Amino acid sequence: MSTTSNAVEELDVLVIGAGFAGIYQLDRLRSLGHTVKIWEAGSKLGGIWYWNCYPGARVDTEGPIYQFSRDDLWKEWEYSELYPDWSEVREYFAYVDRKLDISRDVRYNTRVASADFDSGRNQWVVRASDGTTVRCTYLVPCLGFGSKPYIPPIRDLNAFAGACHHTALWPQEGLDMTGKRVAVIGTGASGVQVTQEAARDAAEVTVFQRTPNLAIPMRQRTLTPEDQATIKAELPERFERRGNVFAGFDFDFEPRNALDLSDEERTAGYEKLWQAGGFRFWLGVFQDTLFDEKANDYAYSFWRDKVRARIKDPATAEKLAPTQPPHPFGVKRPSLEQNYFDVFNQDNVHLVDLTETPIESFTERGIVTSDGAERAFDIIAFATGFDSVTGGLTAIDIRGADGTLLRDKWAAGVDAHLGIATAGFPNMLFVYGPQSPSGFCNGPTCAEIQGEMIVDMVDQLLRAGRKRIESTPDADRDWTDHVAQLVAPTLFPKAKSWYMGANIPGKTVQSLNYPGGLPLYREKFAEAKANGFAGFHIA
Ligand code: N01
Repeated sequence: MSTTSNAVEELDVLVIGAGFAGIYQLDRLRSLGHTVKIWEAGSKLGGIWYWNCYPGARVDTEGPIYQFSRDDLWKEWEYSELYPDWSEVREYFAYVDRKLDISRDVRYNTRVASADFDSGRNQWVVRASDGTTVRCTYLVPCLGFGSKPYIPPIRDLNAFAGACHHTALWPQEGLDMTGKRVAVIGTGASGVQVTQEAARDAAEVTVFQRTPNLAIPMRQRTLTPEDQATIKAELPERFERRGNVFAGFDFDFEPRNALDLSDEERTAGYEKLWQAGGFRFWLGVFQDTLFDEKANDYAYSFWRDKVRARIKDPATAEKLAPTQPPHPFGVKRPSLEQNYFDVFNQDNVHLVDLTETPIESFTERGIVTSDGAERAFDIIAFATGFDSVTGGLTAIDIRGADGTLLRDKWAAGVDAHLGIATAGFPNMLFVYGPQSPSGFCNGPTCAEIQGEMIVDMVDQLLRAGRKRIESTPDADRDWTDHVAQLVAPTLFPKAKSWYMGANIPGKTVQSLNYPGGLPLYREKFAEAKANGFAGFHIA
């Protein structure tokens, strides 16, 4: 590391964010001999697992494949449950830190406020909100797809006198729900998990639902020593597989069409996936499910009948698992649930349908809905999601070579060559960026696979003494067109989801994740690389 005369630190690479992706960048680039640091807004490693410490926060990926695949890490690590909770994932990060000495190069409690490209020196000048400044040749934001929490603009939001927190900004010291009256707004993955926990601990729980979550069984279990031995024996093959399937898990869509099967065959197929649990009844279903409405209806009907059988009150059943699908199955992310549907049979759990009675305002005591009812609460949990994929990047004042702000450039929609770079913003390469596999990919898988693509580019450029890399506007546009063509024949555009940017009022609706799957993404990157990083201008 060197310093300029006015003592501004200079680095080869500044990484933003210390989750899986940032840790991978730091460790790899450092081991290749480059000067690299991470700036992290939180006070610990973990990224999303630092911020999302809400009650019930738990991984929806099987733990064994929710870790780095390096031999020197996985061989000595065991999660205690098949789907570990946030605190155990944090323990994993602490373990990684002990093994790889990551924290030595992390500046914690440091939120990046701005980044300006200095064309004269081909460097980024990055400033933290505390005024600290660094200069770096490459800027690698590793912000995750969910780093910008979204709270809807509700009238008198600040009037509420109780505790009110977004799930992704939950107090680090926790919040005891025992005996409390709890409101949960939102029924995505976060809302489902908080609700399960609150139903057990709180006096009363009221769930404010706009769209039902087509949640599927987690089938959680504590892992026995025998399980751990089997996992260890199988892990190398599972790690290998996760790089070669659509979503970075260790299973893929069933290579048969639901439409080609008899009722018995189809039902038998669904039942097997249902019993196996996890995302299999989503990312392992018949391959036409996310493309064909009729095939999708079959999956929805199976799901609906399974769920309704668990809910005693028919009116509640109709709201949680409607006769007609609220949207095609699987084009909004289904949660993994443990007892989510069962808790609505408890006397202390209530459901408010926001399509009938939207929230009007907050009051000092609680929440008023459009029918005039005021419900009193001690705790309100906003489980209302994120300005996903782009929100973390556009929240920072990132100014490109001609001073344009990234948020202005993307105001009418993102374009990003290979999902890692955008024209006018040289030497900035983002992991989990827009139109990369991002939210469609198991995090650690992409941290390694997409992460290695970026490590390789940065390493080659630094070694070759190249000063500047920038995607071309044509390449950005071609990639955006490619993504649009891939998503068009799918059912994804038929739901208002964060996958499409449709959860944020006014945001451009487009596929924010790469809908071609990880293997095709890898092919596209390999093609570009084989052609001297085609689509990039290198100086
Ligand atoms: O957010 P979401 P999330 N009024 O956007 C509702 C990952 N994740 O934090 O569906 C009322 O899914 C909104 O309603 P609707 C995972 O990838 C993973 O739950 O838009 N309600 C919806 O119900 C996930 O997909 C894990 O009609 C409003 C909810 O808020 C992603 O993060 C755990 C509203 C938002 O759901 C995001 O999940 C948690 C309004 N104005 C998260 N605005 C695990 O792996 C929004 N809503 C376990």
